[in-house]
Formats: sequence, C-alpha cells, structure tokens
Amino acid sequence: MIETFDQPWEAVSDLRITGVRAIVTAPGGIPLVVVRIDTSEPGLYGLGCATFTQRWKAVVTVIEEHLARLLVGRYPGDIEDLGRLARFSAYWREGPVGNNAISGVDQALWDILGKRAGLPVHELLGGKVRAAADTYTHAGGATVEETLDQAEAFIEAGWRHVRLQVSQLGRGSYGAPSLVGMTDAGAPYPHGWQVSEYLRRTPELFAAARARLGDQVELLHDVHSRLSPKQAVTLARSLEDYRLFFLEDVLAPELWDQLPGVRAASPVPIAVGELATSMTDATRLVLGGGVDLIRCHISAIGGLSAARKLAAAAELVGVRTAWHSPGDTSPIGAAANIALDVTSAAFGIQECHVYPEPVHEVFPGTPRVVNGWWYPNDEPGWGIAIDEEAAARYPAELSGHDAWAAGVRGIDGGLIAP
Ligand code: GCO
Ligand code: MG
Repeated sequence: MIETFDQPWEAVSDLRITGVRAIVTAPGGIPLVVVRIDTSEPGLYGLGCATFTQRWKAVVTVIEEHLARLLVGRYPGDIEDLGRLARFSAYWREGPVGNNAISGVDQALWDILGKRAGLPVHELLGGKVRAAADTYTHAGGATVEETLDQAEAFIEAGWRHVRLQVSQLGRGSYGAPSLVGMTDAGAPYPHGWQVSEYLRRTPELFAAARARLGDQVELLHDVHSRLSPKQAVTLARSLEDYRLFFLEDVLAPELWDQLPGVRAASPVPIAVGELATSMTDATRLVLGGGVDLIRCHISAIGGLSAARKLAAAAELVGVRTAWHSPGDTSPIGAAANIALDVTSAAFGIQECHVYPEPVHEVFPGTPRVVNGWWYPNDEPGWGIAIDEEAAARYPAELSGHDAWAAGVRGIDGGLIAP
C-alpha cells in the first residue's frame, strides 16, 4: 500500500526529512520557539521561527504531535507543497498557533534550501535591492523627560527612527513602565487606564519630542489597538504637526473594516498588521486601502513563504512593509524579516530588537544592529546556528503577558484589549 505521506512525485535528490522538533528557550527572558528540521544528510539541518510567546506550549504540540508525521520522509525542497499540506491537513486552517507551527517548518525548509545551494536566503528570494534595513527602536520612559533621554541616546547611537511611548498612571501603559499609582482613588478599579488621559498626553509627548530632538529624526508611536475609529482620527489629527513616520495599531483587529475611513482622515501614515493571524486578513489589509504600512508578525501568518507573497502584493499597490520584530521574535524570525527587507521594493522600515548576549550565545549569528542598520547575513541559509546545550540553560516559563493583560482595565474594572 502506498503511504499517502510519502513523497508524491520524484524528487530532485534522495535527500529526505528525518526529524522535526521544537526547541523552546528563553535566553533573553522571553520564551522563543524554534523548529529544527534534520535531514538524511549528516549535519544538514534548518531552523525556523515559531515564536508565539504567550501560547508556546500549544505551538510545540502542533509541531511535534501533528506536523512532524506529515514531514518525515519527504523531500525538504518541496517547501510550498509541505506548507499547503500542513495547512490543508488541519481542515480548519490558520490562527496563530497553527501558523506559528507552519512558519517554523517553512523557515527551516528555506534554511535547508539555502545551505544546499550555498547561498543566503535573500539571494534565493531574488537578491538584494538594498544593502541593509534601516530600523527603528523603542524609547519608553515613566515620564516624557525619561522617554526623550532614551530617544536622545538612541539617536547618538545612530538610529534615525525612534518609537516614543510614555507611561500613564495605573497598570495599563503600553511600551513604558507600568506606574504604581492610582488613576482615580474613588473608582471601582483605581489602577485603570483612561483613554481621555492618553489622548491628552500623547500629543504633549510629541510636542516635547520635536522641541528637544529637532526635525531630523523620524518619530513613531504604537497605540496597541486601544481606540475607537473616531478616537483614532482625533489622535492622528492631534499629531499632524509632529510629522510622524507612522502611527501604529490604532484599531483592534475586530474593527479593521473601518481602517480605510480612518486612514483617509488621518494626516499621518497608518501602520497595522502584527495581530493578523491569517493570510486572508493580512491580504485584506494590504489590498483594502486602510494601511500605509503592513507590519505582520510573519510567523503568525505562516512564515517567509506567506510574507513574501504579501510583500509582492504590497509592492504592487504602493503599501510599504514594516515587519514586526520585537523581543518575542526569535533571531531566525529577525533574519527572515531582514531577508524580506533587503529584497523587497516595498520596504518601509524595520522594527528592531537589540538581542542581549545570552541570545547570541544560544543562536550564534544573531543579527546585531550597526548604527541603526540591520545587515543581512551572507552565510548560507539564515546563517544562524543553535547551541542546544546553551538553549537548555535558559528554560522557558509561561509568559508574563497573561498577568500584565489581566491588569489592563478601565477605571470601571472592564478589561481593555492590551
Ligand atoms: C510591537 C508590539 C509588541 C507586542 C508584543 C506582544 O510593536 O513591537 O506591539 O511589543 O506587544 O509582541 O507579545
Ligand atoms: Mg505594536
């Protein structure tokens, strides 16, 4: 009997997938999930990013208990077929758990392809259209002054783009420390987050930033999905004079249908996408006229193969890319972002994370930022290895995001999408 998981057509060579594993490690304090695919050629393996830090145990189960048996015995060069198989075999497809697992496999197969060819992945994608990716970094202080001190240090270190966030009273601040202190002592939830205060404080932050940092630097801001469509327009207009590079995630994904109206009324560019968990949603964002920049977490939409299609669509309709790349993207995921950045004409900007030394120890070859630029690695594949002994020294715990999210409430106690 022919086993249906066998190779469905004659492959270019006898090379076969022999093992598929998930490796979870937290060298920077954040759980990172990486897929390792081994092959029948001794020493030839690939790595892919599957990091959904808040639900990593579920991703590991999908990889090891569901996807591995579809892949072992197959030729690793059939990247598109294997991705489609991983998706179709579940029948109900996509979602962040499934897509992260698929991304891990997808990127590991690209890594193997690059190693076989002796070429970096960016060259397999068609080659460079720029030397490096210009990046932005995050300044987030408890006060406006503290935020601007950080921004100044980043500008001195070479960055041309800085995202600014500042704390508000209570537990709900995003991108800046949670302040111990009560927003409203007489309210049912005195540590609550207040949208009115946020809409007042944010333009003050940017006015102070332009006064102190001048006009040269590009400034960005992340709302983290907390506004109504009307509030989004109010905020965007209040920031017009400060010439933002982009205003990120003004609306939660449930409200994305309203983005075209918000974008039309916004004097500053609108960036959205890290919460997309299906290619259907991501495609609608790119083609629907509601975004100036698309910024998916590429493992949450299925990996490099998915994101390169989005980048191609973005190029054709004049949307630019700004792939999500904070600390809960593994170095392999960052390398995939950089490979897209340097090969796509749609490139807008790249979010970056300065990985701490233990991450470099676990993942030799992890990208380092130079004067605010991320350069692609020219080694075969991703050019990033894994030291599994070192990885084991940094065991992952459940993500702290759950506890933070539980405290992000209005002063009436109602939860706010964090
Ligand atoms: C960003 C994001 C992140 C997310 C994080 C959630 O723009 O970098 O908003 O900071 O909050 O990835 O785990
Ligand atoms: Mg964000």
